[in-house]
Amino acid sequence: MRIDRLRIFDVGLPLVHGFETSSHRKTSLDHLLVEATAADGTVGWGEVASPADPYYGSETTETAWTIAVRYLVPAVLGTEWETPADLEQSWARIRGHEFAKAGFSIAAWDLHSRATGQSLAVALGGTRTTVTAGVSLGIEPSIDALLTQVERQVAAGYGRVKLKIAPGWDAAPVAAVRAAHPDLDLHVDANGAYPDTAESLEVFRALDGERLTMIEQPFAPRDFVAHARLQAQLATPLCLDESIVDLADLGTMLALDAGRVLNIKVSRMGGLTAARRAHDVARESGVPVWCGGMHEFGVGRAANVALSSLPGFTLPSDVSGSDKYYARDVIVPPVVARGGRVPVPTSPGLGHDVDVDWIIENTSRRFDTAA
Ligand code: OSB
Ligand code: MG
Repeated sequence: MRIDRLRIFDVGLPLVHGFETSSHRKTSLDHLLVEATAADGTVGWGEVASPADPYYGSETTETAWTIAVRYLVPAVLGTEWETPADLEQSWARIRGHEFAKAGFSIAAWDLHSRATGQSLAVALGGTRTTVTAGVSLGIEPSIDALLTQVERQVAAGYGRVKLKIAPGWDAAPVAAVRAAHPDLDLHVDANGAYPDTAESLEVFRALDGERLTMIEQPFAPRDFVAHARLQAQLATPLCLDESIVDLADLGTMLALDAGRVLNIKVSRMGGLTAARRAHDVARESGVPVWCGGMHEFGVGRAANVALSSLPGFTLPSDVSGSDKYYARDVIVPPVVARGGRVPVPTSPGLGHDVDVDWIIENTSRRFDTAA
């Protein structure tokens, strides 16, 4: 296989409901969509789901654009490859920039699975025909507003809800949601917002009594030791997200018992090959995994659905239906969840058509090059 043409679209879409985390609030998203055309005319799509600002990780839409245009495109264009892992070798010497790499990795996997006539899920080794989806809810202006959001998603059929927490928005809203929904599969995500202090420990002890499935990323990404110390004092499993960028990080988490659940994000790990490897290692180690989201448009969302069909993804993934985020998605049909479950497509590649007209209509800048 050889990619002879690459187009990159910088696409902005408004969110149907604003989303606030411990670091900031957003009402629209700007992701890069990568279209890779092979020598035989087969087309694959990928998505760079980097946030616009460097608050989740160090990347931004702008850095991803620069790395894509200056380094990834020249590495990929005209290179001969058999498997996506081969192609990924062409950019292996670029350090970091996992979100940018992930967009090209997804496009390579889409191309590869289309060329072999397989669904992306089957090409990755997926075994499920449907995946369980959860929703992630941001920080709301009041506990009442949060309860309304939870109610809406439970009514839409979702059985797992994750709540964003931050210092000052933690034990009280979580207790209110738990009281209103005693049997809900509930978990919290701090996005690393807590300092490693006695005061924080009090908050986590309170949350430990709320029957949460997990507490996600309480401390700063690189502080494995703080996570290990906290895990030893809680019954609730800790889940690591931002901390785990490569397999060495996963090794550290396992060696220190710094977390007992893994959130695998395709973007954070630099693509589908790395995400699958993390799944394999976690599975061998008995660590349950789920697929985290970055509010992906349909291309990245479909890749997350395919990945979530692997056998180790035993917890609900952040693959809620497109309609939770976007009034009109960039794929047709959009990702649809019914009763909290999303069917895994069986047609080749990502299993959805890409709505190029809608992409172009929402594109602020574009890059186009041929070998
Ligand atoms: O930590 O999972 C996170 C969105 C932006 C940055 C970080 C996170 C999130 C989400 C998205 O929670 C959930 C989704 O895509 O459904
Ligand atoms: Mg998270």
